[in-house]
Amino acid sequence: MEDSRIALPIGTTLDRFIKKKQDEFQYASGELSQLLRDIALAGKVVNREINKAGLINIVGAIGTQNVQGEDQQKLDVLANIRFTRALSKGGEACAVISEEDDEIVDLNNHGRYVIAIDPLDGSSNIDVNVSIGTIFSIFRRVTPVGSPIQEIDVLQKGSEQVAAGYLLYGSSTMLVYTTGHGVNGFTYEPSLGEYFLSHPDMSIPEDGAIYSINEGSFNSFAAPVKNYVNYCKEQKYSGRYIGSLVADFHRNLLKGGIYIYPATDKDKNGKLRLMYECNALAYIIEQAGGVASTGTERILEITPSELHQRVPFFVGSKNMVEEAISGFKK
Ligand code: P6P
Repeated sequence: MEDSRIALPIGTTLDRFIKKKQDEFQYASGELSQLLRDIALAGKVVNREINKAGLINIVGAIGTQNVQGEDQQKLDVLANIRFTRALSKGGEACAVISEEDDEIVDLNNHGRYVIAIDPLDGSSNIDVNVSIGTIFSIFRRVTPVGSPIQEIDVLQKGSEQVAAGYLLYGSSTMLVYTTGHGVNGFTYEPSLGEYFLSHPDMSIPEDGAIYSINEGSFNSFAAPVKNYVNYCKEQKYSGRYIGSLVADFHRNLLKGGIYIYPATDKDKNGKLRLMYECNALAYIIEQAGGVASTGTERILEITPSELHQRVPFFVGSKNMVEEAISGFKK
């Protein structure tokens, strides 16, 4: 009888998990394996660069701004290069849209998939050693393979995603993704260079007692948002706002809670981007039993009008989001 105290089971690696679940991916599982492998590999490289950030001169702004007018941090640009290069080498992606690129990045007309990505969300937190993340959506192109990429390949509704996920570079680095059959989380073991299944079948509690919103903008919130924030205080919920979407989202997914980035005086349509932030997290949260809305519309039903479109974002526990957006329906 093997002594399990000596030979602990190694656990399920990401690759083995994808192969085990291959019948759940509507297209050839090899294509999904390659895409997730490309993203996971780039995540390992970015993770290493983030962990060294304080030691080598890659921290801080580089003096340029992205299409959002936000100062680009050195690691933003590095992460964008890493993910775009990994996806290009993998051969499955025909195009990438990224927070860091003004236009669609054509990779390979023979690729079948379009990737929408925020390579390093929350990057302003890099300098202060707060958790940051990568968010990605995977769509199947709609135009014939081999033909030039068109905007209709990219501006697809969130409900058309074939997979979505995020990497969280925190106290440990995790990859969390869905292909429409539930949500699974993998923790990266740097000494082995592998991601191991650590959070199978993730689901968000229907209720929670955590609310994440930047209350500094309270005076510019619409009345329903103000009313909900006051409701959270009356319920004695905990305010938890890291200023890093992926970190707040992940904690709320595990414990129950709501994250809100509403319209404000400064950001009339909210700050977060539909294509490479909200869509992916909306797909994940619905697969985990939660809700994602603009306040008046299901996120996954929005037909995008432009690459870097912003939308108000209410995401998290079903009963909390429904309570928060109920004020918009009256
Ligand atoms: P504010 C980071 O820039 C980000 O996109 C999210 O990660 C985060 O939740 C939000 O913006 C923070 O924005 O306006 O509250 O500082």
